[in-house]
Amino acid sequence: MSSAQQNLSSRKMVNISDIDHFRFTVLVAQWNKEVTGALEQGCIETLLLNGIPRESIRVFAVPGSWELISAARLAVTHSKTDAVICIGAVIKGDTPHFEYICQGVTNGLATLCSTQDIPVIFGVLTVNTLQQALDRCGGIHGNKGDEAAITAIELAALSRDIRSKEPLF
Ligand code: DLZ
Repeated sequence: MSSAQQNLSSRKMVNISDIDHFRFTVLVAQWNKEVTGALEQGCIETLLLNGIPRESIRVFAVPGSWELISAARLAVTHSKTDAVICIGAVIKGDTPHFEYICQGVTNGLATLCSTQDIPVIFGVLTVNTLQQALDRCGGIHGNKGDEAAITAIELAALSRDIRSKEPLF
């Protein structure tokens, strides 16, 4: 799982047909805004670079990563989005709060993934230090926002392709 040797945003382009038909919802936690703002920027730039029209990208701010769960649920339930991209940064502090938030957000978003038909992308950094976060939002390890955008496009296309094909058996 280590990203020590890996640039998280090495892939910025995908080759997918009718890509401009997709619509994306981007949810951005406001805690550690220096980090989440950079992740958001990388994510939006990568969506645009791949041909997603700006008007097909809706961005919503949520207070903290914890709120990504309810916001993502609202987005998959009440909108026509093709994928939801959740952006957050949880940085370890002096109390066990870090573990509870990480566990809650991970479990909450994983539950959505396994119970809803719309892909929910985990663009949440869970790191020990601010420097580790900075390294992953445009620093030496690239920008995980780019990676989240690419993953969202790929999952939206996968969902479209699976739904559009006649069952083989
Ligand atoms: C409370 C809290 C703490 C301590 N740390 C973070 C963090 O590192 N990253 C983050 O996104 N949010 C943090 N929060 C806020 C919670 O996610 C949530 O917004 C509050 O507990 C209110 O529900």
